[in-house]
Amino acid sequence: MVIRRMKTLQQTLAILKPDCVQKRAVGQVLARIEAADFRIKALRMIWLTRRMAGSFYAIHKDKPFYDELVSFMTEGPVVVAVLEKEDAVQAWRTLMGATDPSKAKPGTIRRDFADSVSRNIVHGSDSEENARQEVDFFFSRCEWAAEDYE
Ligand code: DAT
Ligand code: MG
Repeated sequence: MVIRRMKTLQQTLAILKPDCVQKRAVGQVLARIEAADFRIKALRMIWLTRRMAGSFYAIHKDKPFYDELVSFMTEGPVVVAVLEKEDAVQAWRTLMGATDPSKAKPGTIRRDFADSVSRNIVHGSDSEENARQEVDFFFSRCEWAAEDYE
């Protein structure tokens, strides 16, 4: 008897950061996301306030780079998206590449588009629990595309 493991769909939050919008790379990054078989469940452009960016990155508030991070994330609009796929949290982090683009693998989004660790083009949730919280930070579930759209 063949036992098939049930694979469950997972969601994660992506942010295309201000440098991505400034470089006019939004289309190219979204194309890579779709080419990697993610379904885009929700998508919006938004210019974060310092309060929003500070709250989103509250976990880093004691880090030396926190002020720089908040300033960067508010210097222009970002694109926020809910991505869905099997094992989406890990799959999106793999596609993004390492936080420091100079250490990211060839073919990853950060390696190909980012200038530095502090201006690294994209954000991705780092765990299923954080993904749930980050998705809820930006989107109401009622905004999501219907389950059955193709
Ligand atoms: P990631 O975005 O890969 O999850 P992180 O959660 O450790 O990385 O840090 C959040 C963001 O903070 C990161 O995308 C860019 C910025 N950052 C991290 N480390 C930094 C550093 N050493 N210098 C400047 N900015 C940094
Ligand atoms: Mg992180």
